[in-house]
Amino acid sequence: METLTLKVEGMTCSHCEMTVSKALRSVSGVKDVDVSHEKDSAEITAKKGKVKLEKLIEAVESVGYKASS
Ligand SMILES: [Cu+2]
Repeated sequence: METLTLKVEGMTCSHCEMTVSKALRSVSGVKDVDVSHEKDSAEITAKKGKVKLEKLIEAVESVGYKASS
């Protein structure tokens, strides 16, 4: 396992966190996510070497938020 961290901009409440969590969990290889709108962050636990940051960023952006590594 490895932990990846993204900065996520645009979240304002727990509903946003859920939307982002769901999008990240749908990425193949992702095991767990911890999203905080207060910290503008997403911590992703994934199978080591299986998940590309670009895929995670794409997933966040597909639901309307801005992500960067
Ligand atoms: Cu919200």
